[in-house]
Amino acid sequence: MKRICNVIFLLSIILFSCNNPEPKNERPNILFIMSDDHAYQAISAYDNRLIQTPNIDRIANEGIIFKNACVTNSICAPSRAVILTGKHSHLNGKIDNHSPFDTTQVTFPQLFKKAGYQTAMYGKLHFGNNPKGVDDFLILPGQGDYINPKFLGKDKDTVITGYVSDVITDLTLDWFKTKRDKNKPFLMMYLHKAPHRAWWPSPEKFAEFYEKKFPEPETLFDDYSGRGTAAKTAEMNILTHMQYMHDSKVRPSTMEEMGDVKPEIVYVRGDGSLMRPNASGFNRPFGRANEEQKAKYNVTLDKINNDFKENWPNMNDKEKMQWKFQRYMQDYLATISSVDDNVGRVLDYLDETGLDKNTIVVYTSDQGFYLGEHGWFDKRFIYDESFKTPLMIKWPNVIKPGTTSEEMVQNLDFAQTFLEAAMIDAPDDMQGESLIPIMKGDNDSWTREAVYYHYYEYPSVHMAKRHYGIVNKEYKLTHFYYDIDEWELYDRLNDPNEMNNVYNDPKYSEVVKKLSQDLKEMRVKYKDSEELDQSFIYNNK
Ligand code: SGN
Ligand code: CA
Repeated sequence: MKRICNVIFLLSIILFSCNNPEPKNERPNILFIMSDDHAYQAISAYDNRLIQTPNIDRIANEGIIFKNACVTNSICAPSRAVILTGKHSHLNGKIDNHSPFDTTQVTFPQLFKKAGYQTAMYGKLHFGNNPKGVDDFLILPGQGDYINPKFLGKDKDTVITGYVSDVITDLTLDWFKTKRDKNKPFLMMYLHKAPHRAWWPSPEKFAEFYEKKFPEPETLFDDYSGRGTAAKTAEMNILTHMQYMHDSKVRPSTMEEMGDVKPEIVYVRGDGSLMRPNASGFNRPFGRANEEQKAKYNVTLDKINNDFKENWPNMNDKEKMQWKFQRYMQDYLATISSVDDNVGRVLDYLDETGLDKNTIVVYTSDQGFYLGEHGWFDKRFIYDESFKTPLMIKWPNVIKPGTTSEEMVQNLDFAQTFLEAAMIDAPDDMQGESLIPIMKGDNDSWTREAVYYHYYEYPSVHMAKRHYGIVNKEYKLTHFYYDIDEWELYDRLNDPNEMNNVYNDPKYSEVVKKLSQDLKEMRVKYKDSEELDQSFIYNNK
């Protein structure tokens, strides 16, 4: 009899849990997906010329896509610090990749944890080893590795065999399946390393994408004649600054095979020391592969090598640029294809478990990236491809599927948006604005017309000069400073490729006057100033 009772009891539990798979929770879950250096040009919901990303697109199709989303400072760790604190770089102190992050600051995950959310983080944070306010985490040290990556954990560090995007996703899914507390809403930060330089795809995607050819951007051969000194002196040109071994993955057995290849560029670090990239740039990621992985990679690496040996000596500069651009796109987009597959795995899990119904899903990147526009790779500048960042959000029954927004929104706004969604009070000193009115289609409540931008990491790798500026839907006004004093104005509607600086064009004198005044006021509003600019100059430290 006791046995029968037990069976009935067990059956009723199973039946009950089948009918009620999730306890009812008023507050939404948040799945924050961020990749590293993912250009909006490489997401088909924005632009389908380069790649199809059907899974990332699902978020836009089922929710909202922001076409004018941007960052406040287009570089990795500073962007992450802005996202966590809801404050501009000059106030949170993480002005560049080198400066320390003050971990005594309030970050939004701490507020979520305090308010009863279960919090977790998997993947690339970029700084620190113990993210505050996070119950469970495994994060990559610094930039992390693509192949068989090491992770820093709460209790112990661990090296996991596999390809980084797959591994981060496995960890995330494992958390959902084995660690999630069904009685609490969750905040999951699922943070991809890809598609960060030096763009090592999985061996399978490496082989697949090596066979593809990609359309060149209109401005691949920009000579910077319509622009200022900063664009002319930056070291991010694909022909001149991309490295044969490290980036294009050419692996000559002797230096003679390199023919007329110029010695690789020398970089100046923030502290003034020199960095000379060489063959170790290639060996560092590849050296982590085991014999089985190496054998798979070698099939494609040999094809690249043979092609280089055979064709490079006969190419002119234009053809060399085109060759390097194709190599770049093949690897960059191959890494994105893995991110997209993996985002699909996580979205499928949410759908299958019914968790999707009360989960806000966000897809973004820490900033945009140049995919050959202006002849460039990398980011840093206020020019559109790196100033803007992908942003799409779905929230069933709140955001109407297929919504598009052109509003000027920023990564600065994320913390306050998530806090409002979770019904948690945001600290008064956060500087963003909740995006929830726009997400709900209440555009009249959104009054911001322009955003503020400030980039500091100079002198440093890629040599993009220090600058700050103001951007609205029509214009972009920027001041480049430190070792120059130059202003640039771009007419965003009439010159979307930003080829002509019209700052000194009399036709625009009224625009310059008005925007200069707006910029001044904006610096005051956000508590930025000349004094602060000076205090962040390395030599003065
Ligand atoms: C590395 C890259 C740079 C990149 C910075 C910052 N060089 O130094 O190209 O701009 O990271 O990137 S590499 O030789 O290591 O590939 S960030 O995303 O972390 O800001
Ligand atoms: Ca980045």
